[in-house]
Amino acid sequence: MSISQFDSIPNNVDLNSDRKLQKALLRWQPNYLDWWHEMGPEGFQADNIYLRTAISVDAGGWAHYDYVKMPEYRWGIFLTPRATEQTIGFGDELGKPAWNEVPGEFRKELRRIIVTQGDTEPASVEQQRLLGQTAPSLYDLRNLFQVNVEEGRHLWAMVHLLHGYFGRDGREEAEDMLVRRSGNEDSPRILEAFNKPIEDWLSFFCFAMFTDRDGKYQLAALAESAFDPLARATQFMLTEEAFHLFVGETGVDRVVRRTAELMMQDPNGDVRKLGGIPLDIIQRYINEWYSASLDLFGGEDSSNAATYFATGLKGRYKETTKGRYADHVALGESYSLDRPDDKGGVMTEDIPMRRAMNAVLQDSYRSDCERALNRWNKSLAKAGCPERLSLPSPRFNRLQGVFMDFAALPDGTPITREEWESKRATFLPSEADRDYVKSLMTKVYEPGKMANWIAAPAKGVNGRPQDFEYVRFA
Ligand code: BYC
Ligand code: FE
Ligand code: FE
Repeated sequence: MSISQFDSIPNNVDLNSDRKLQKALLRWQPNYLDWWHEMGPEGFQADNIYLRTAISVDAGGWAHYDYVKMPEYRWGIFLTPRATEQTIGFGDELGKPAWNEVPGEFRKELRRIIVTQGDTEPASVEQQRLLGQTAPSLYDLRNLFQVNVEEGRHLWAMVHLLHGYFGRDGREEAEDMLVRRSGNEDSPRILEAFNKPIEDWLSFFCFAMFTDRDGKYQLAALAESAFDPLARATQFMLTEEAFHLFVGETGVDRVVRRTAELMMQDPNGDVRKLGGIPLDIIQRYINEWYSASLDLFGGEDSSNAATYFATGLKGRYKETTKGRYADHVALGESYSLDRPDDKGGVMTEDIPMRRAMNAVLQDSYRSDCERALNRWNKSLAKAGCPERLSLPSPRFNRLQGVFMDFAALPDGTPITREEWESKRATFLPSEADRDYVKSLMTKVYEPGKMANWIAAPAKGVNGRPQDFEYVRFA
């Protein structure tokens, strides 16, 4: 790759004049492309997709839409610009200048955060690689690929930080990002939810709704970081993330609307006969992906979280937004945390606020999810359907945190493990549920047409009509 080829990497990090960074990226890029060909969307690599590419950091004109073959996508590197020198917004170093280099004493922690963040991005592409073959419409097919190429760019964003600020061990970590594989027994992705298979589109929409939304909250917490390059990189990632969340939230909503419509059509409300996804299956998918996504916040009572906050590595959601938090030091405050008691029940305990930072972030996330649930329930009401969907309790089905291995119903009521296991199929997807959902997944590639189990979107992409040819097959 010559320097002029670096011009094909849109960036605002002055790539053209940074020889060392060029060299590191030059060695990494072919491996990235090998990974993309092996683990990116299967099939479709030669097709022309109507995609958005980030080409600048202007709030108004950062994105460019055109047909592009995915392997030729211009994965760029962008940091949100700063108008003034940044100061640290929270923790023990509050008010001091933000760092433009990695402080030696926090190097290990910072690298770990960046690696954990970076690892999720290619993981999600791997999880979704077969979905194109069963897309319910060209519109959805294009949206899937949009999400996939942008997750690829998010990996680039983290690899840029590793190459640019961490030297040799950073380069090694960047290589390892392309070695781990979602679901692989010997070298899995780092966080659990990124090793779960996503084999149908209801799972995909739930993942984009709940798991990408964890991404939003983690990125927002990192956008407060005292390490300014990380703060600026994650801030820019959030602009793309908004679309992923849109795909998830409206995707589930379209399934719910179609289900409600079919329920009203059949005198017994039996949507299976009409080829729809029953509401109780949708509820079980919500239960599964919401609980798996809560695990991504880490423990609610966490010394890691306290350290990250104290040292300025990771803040709260909108930490520096005026009026949201009275105190950015968070010493001497406490948080009332629900946790299991020793008799199989639940008690409340006050813990130091800094130890509760993962719980605080989880709370912000939960209210955002509640808002989306309300929206889906409005769709049900509007269709005349009396049933409602709900968000399970944070005590339900947890593999991380204080309720790890605790047995509770989706409403939070503690039960015995035996009872939980015997009722499992009523609150989590069974094999039969998955098989039924999969049986509905057949590709619909005719412009403007939708699979029977999902409603059409409200509008097309970037002002294009619904029946636009979002994918041109080679
Ligand atoms: N799975 O103190 P604890 C996204 C480990 S998604 C496995 O409770 P901490 C995206 C933990 O490492 C956003 N292990 O938690 C979405 C620790 O290990 P050690 C991704 C876990 O450290 C869709 C121990 O348990 N970004 O962008 O405060 C598509 C105790 O940890 C898990 C980030 O996660 C788990 N779920 O918080 C594409 C941000 N949870 O120290 C992309 C960066 C905990 O005992 N990561 N452990 O060996 C972090 O800030 C933190 O690592 C976590 C964990 C929030 C994940
Ligand atoms: Fe991402
Ligand atoms: Fe995302």
